[in-house]
Amino acid sequence: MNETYRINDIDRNLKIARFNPLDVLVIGGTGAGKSSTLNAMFEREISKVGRGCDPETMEISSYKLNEKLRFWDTPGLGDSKEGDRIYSKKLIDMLYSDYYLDNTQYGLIDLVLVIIDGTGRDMGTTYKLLNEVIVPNFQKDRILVAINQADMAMKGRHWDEEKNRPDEKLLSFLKDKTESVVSRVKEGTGVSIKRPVFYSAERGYNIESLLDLIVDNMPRERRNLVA
Ligand SMILES: Nc1nc2c(ncn2[C@@H]2O[C@H](COP(=O)(O)OP(=O)(O)OP(=O)(O)O)[C@@H](O)[C@H]2O)c(=O)[nH]1
Ligand SMILES: [Mg+2]
Repeated sequence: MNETYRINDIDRNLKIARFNPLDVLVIGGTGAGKSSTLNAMFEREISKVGRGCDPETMEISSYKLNEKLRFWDTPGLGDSKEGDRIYSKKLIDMLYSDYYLDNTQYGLIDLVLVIIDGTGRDMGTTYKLLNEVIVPNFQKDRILVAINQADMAMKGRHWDEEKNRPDEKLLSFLKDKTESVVSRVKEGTGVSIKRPVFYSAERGYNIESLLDLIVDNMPRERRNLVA
């Protein structure tokens, strides 16, 4: 059950900063699988997944996995210039959402989770999101990256259907990919990220690693709004 997964660890980490809950903004290109990722984590359909050609998620919506973790699903960039402009603004507004505690102002979003579509090599939309939306408006050390669609990373080859996991060839490809993403994000944006995890939202593969990434990298302090 993902709802209770490592709940004691989460609780311990949360107590340090008294988050209630920890707010994670999930971003990425359109079709990367942000909504699918939330459905996989929640183990039920909470957010509509795109089935056609058009981008699916239009608004930012929040979903609580439990009392400790809240995820914000967002529209993806990369569909149209006009869409990118509108959605970038919505995301930036979200990064400046605030609340007050003991007369101190804090940012609502504690962590940004960037979902990368693992089926291709194109990092353009990810760079754009980081360079134009996130980095100028959010603390760099609160950015996590995860690679989705691990099942399709080699165009569907080397996925072991029976065991529902990558075979050795795909596994080593995915491991290389995590390293390549680290260095490419560094080159393209200047941000040093933690080593990403890979998973498949559609197949329910490695979802726990994705949760581990979040739990192991939870910020220990509330977030000050950057000026
Ligand atoms: N094979 C495979 N397909 C996936 C995976 N994750 C998502 N998809 C498919 O990718 C498409 C887009 O998924 P969504 O979850 O709607 O993507 P999104 O990032 O929320 O897209 P927008 O809301 O348009 O920004 C759907 O057809 C999903 O079924 C995955 O892990 N493997
Ligand atoms: Mg979506």
